[in-house]
Amino acid sequence: MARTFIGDLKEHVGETVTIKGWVSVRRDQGKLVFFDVRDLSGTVQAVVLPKSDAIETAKDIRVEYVVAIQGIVNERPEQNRNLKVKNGDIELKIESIEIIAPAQPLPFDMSADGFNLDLTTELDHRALTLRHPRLQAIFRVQAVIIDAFREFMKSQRFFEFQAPAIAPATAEGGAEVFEISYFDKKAYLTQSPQLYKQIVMTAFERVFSVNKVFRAEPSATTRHLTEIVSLDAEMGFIDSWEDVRDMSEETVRYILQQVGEKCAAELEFLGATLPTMIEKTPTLSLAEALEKLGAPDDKDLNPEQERRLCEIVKEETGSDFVYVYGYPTQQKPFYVYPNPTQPEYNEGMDLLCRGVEWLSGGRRINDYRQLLEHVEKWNMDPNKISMFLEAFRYGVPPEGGFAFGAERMTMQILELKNIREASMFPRDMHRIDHSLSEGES
Ligand code: AMO
Repeated sequence: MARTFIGDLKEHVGETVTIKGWVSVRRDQGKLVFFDVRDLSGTVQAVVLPKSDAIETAKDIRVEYVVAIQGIVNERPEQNRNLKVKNGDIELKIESIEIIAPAQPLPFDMSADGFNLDLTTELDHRALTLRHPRLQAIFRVQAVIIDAFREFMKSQRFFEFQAPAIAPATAEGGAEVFEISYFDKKAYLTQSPQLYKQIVMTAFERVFSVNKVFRAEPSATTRHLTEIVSLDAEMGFIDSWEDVRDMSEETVRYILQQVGEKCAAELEFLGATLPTMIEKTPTLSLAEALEKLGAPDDKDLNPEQERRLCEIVKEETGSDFVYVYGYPTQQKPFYVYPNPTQPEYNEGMDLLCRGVEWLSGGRRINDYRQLLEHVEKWNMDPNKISMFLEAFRYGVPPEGGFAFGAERMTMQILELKNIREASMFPRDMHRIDHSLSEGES
């Protein structure tokens, strides 16, 4: 008999069907045996009656066994309905069970109520914990975030390109870069597709990419990883950096709307509420932000100030989001456009939400001579970025772009405590799959 997906069972009430999936829960209630069975589309309760031919096989089945079950889809009696869960009003009366694959006893409780692992154990056992509804909910939301980014970009006529992961030079500067031995030469894992998205923009005008980027981030914080999924965009023919801000704002708005629409069940399950984006997200210059924080002489926002600024803006406007622009020019990478009337400040921006930076971006330098001046000032070797520089010799309109980290965004939308929860296979200075012991690091 053809397989029916569990999520479609409601359309088959009264019919005999075959489902295939994993046993999430097994409950022995006297003579009856109940199973919760899940597949990619949902979960259903299945029951074996005492006189059923299936009762002997049912006795052998344990959690995480893979089974094929033939049975009749019945509506549950009124008093047994659980309308809070999908399929809570039906159950499958089992006629026969086939064990497709057995499972060894689990190292810990994986039931929805009993799952209470510390993060280290959860990460060390990702191969198993990924089967838990909490983790599935997180990564389903992340998939919707990434899809929504793509959809919105395409709706705005952005072209998707594939950025390289190996580069001859670093884009963002600083020491947070992994050097690799590339045959007998040195190369780097890309910190950002920055230089490539700018090059591709000069050919396709509006471009985006969904790429892995790598940061040799030496600090073990709750919001830094060494390998992240970067959602990048770059656009030509802007009038000012505000055009880039507006495009990024509409991108976030669309992503939030899609998550709200497609992930209502996941948000409820995880107890998360979407952040509030008001009609026009507040925008502050760095100087204004520091003024609000009572630290007018500071040169940048530290993490505590970012947190506090978000609280102040939320109190004042109701917005969970705030843009901060106008950072000291030398503090940002060489490609960021300096304000023409105040060149010591640039037209770079960050978007903060719920106390943490989600996005960076801004206007870039499009004038070749000015770029060369910056390359010199930033002590960079022009030969190492010659491909990038070549693009700017041949007519480039005013342009800008932005990037989000998918894990940061997932973490902040779902109010997770640690970014590692928002990465399926998180890498940090102490972990590649498992903790790195002294000998391995
Ligand atoms: P930036 O370095 O600010 O900007 O990175 C952009 C966004 O990527 C995320 N992010 C991280 N997430 C987790 N762990 C990390 N170690 C980490 N580093 C960065 C954040 C951040 O806002 N080229 C510019 C973007 C641009 O101007 O278009 C850049 O890479 O969400």
